[in-house]
Amino acid sequence: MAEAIPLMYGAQSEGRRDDETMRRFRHDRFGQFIHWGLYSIPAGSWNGVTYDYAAEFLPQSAGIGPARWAGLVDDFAAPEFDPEAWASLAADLGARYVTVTAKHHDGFCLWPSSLTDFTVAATPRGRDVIGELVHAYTARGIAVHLYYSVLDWHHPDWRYAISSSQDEEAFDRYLSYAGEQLRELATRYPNVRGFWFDGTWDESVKANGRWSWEIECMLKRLIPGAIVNSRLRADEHGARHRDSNGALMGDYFSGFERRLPDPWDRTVTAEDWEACVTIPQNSWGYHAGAEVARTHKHPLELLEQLVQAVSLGGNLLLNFGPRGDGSFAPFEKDVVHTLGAWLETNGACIYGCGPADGWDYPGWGYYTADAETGAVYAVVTRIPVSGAIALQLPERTRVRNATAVATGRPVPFAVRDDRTVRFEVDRASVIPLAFALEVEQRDDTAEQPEVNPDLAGI
Ligand code: EAT
Repeated sequence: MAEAIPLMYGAQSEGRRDDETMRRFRHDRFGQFIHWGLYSIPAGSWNGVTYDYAAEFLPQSAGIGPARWAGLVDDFAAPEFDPEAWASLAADLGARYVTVTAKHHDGFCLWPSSLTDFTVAATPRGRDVIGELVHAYTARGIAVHLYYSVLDWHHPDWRYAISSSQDEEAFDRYLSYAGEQLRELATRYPNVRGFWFDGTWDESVKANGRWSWEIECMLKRLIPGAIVNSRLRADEHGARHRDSNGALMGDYFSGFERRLPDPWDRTVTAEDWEACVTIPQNSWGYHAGAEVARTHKHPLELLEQLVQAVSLGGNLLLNFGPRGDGSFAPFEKDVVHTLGAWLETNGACIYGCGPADGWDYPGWGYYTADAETGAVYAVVTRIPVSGAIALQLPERTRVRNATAVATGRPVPFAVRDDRTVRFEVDRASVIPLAFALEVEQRDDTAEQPEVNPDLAGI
């Protein structure tokens, strides 16, 4: 093995965190992402032209300068904004935590920051949106994480790269500004559970690994147990997410954006991770355009992504983009109802669950397992036309009993051979079917089946 490189600003701890806050985050498995800001008002269109790209990127797509963009503060009245209604929507969805954009790339702050005028305080809405949301979610037992973009299109001292001493001075001022804003957030909202950093990929930020290290320290000093995503971090050599020795920085890997690891990729189970996904193909802020609406995923596709994430030991952060007026669009309410109803009866195979050791990816769906109870769950998301599914058991394992998670009723299965049991599933079902398997170890030494190298990934 290669010698470890001595690092001052690499990973702050070794291996997984195992304190109460982190265990809770891992147990939660399902979070709601909220992107809400000035971009929610034009919702992808400007001067009668619709840009079929991410709504939060409209300033770039439509070439709108920061001063004109800032004019939107006058339109941020949000008459429908109701923090309690947002919190009850998150609860109905079955989300156990919510990550809210405190400041996105456009630099607009949803809390009344004392460090800039470009905040909700300057809008007709006036009140502290972040404060109201933290209060409402927390009251419902939903943990809050705050999203903070380091990239800032509004602040005059932001730089993409440092090519002169003036740039360096400006960017140092910018990093102090961002640091003071983060201190302000952690001080104003001490009961948030974590911070979700974004906009950290530019050369200027990568050249300031020490700053990211200090921010992680400061947040954890102000809020003991605070959870920070890996995207905040760079080391002194500019390595991101993982330091120059390959150790994860921050508390969980947050590099899966609009994508999930492959369902058979067990390597990802070595770390805690969270994937964030959108309902449209590519918009985080609310986009009102018809072409973007055509790309919306079906609620069942999103449900499958949740099951896939849990089967690989990860969390899913599913994004919602409330409209500029503070209301949620009907397609998002559909997602809430479908996922919420399924989780209400099938949540046992999601919350507190992770990968099922030894149970290989079966193609028709996913296996999850509850390490505490020992239960293994088979979740069928692609019901075969035949209605027959085969479960390939790990070595020396026997299925004692199988029940439908939603009803608790026993489900018959046929033992085919040493390593295979077969289920008949309801072909008419449109929702994923979850089965709880009670398994036990066999101590007999059955003959090993022949290994097909194509299946074993050799
Ligand atoms: O706007 C998105 C959203 O907040 C997501 C979690 N990250 C932001 C983002 N910024 C990008 C810049 C370039 C390419 C992809 C990006 N995604």
